[in-house]
Amino acid sequence: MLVPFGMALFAAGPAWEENVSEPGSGVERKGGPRLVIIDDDVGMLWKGVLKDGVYQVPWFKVTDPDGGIQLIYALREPKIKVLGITCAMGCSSTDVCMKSARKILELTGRTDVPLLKGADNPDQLGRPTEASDFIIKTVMGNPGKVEIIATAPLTNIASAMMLEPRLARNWKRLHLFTGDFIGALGEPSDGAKGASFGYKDMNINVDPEACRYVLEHGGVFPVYPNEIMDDLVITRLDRMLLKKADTPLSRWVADELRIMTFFYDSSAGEKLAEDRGWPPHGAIGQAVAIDPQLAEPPLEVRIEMAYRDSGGWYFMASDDPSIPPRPVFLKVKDPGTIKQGIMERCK
Ligand SMILES: [Ca+2]
Repeated sequence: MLVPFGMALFAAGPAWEENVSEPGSGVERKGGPRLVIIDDDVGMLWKGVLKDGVYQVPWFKVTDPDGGIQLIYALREPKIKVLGITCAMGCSSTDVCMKSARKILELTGRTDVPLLKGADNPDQLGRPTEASDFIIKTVMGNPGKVEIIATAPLTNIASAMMLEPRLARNWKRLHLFTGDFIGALGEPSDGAKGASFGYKDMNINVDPEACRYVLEHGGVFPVYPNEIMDDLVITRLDRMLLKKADTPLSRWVADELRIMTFFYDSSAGEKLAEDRGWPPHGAIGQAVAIDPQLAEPPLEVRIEMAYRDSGGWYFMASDDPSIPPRPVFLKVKDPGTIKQGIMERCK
């Protein structure tokens, strides 16, 4: 059932926020950096994606490099320690996502970070993989300490939860990056306004069963829907600045982003190129997960997967009291700081 704007929404309380770092805190904070696992579908490597395409739409040979920018940001962020990267299919096949992630670990000099292969397809939901084993071992070995940044279709996370039912009680926090809301937040999100190449939000719709499982069994965790992940763009000018910085990483990133800045430039009407570009979705949400003060305070929403059309599922707000209210971040307060952080880390 649709809940009118405002009814299911109220400012988030402090409970979930405890231990979230303050601005200016970081490695010097008591207890050191936050411990993080990143589960992502890193479709950044153009040469690899050319082979396999987007997982749901194999003929669509376009990279979705936001996961790559997100990884670079995380690997160079002193407030967090990346314990491992687990890969799933989504922006491309799992193998291509592994190759993209490996390339990024090499270029950032971080081949010390474990990289684990997860599910190849949603049929593997509930079955062990290197990724689900790593998630279980790392979380259960450090109870109450590990955060999971879930920016891919949720097969790996849901499988780990099914194989170890105590997992959600032992992670410190899950950060869920997915969803287009419809009818709950005043207006439909961009993704809800039209199908894009035959698929909607990948992180729900590649494996809806996994997403539903995480919502039903994951407890209270913050959610970063597509609403917040479009709040700043990388432009053609930014890409030129990266090229000019002339490091092996910045040259590679500039090269990999060419297709996205071109694509968005060409599809955005007659505005100047400097004003438009490509939103690095996962990197935006992740910056907020690391530092929530970069966003407007979250609203609390009881999230339900209760509506779908031909393109896929949407999130809706529910008034069902059995669903826990979760903080949902909807708007970036400080896009300039996030963009500066992205640009600095890509050099
Ligand atoms: Ca992703």
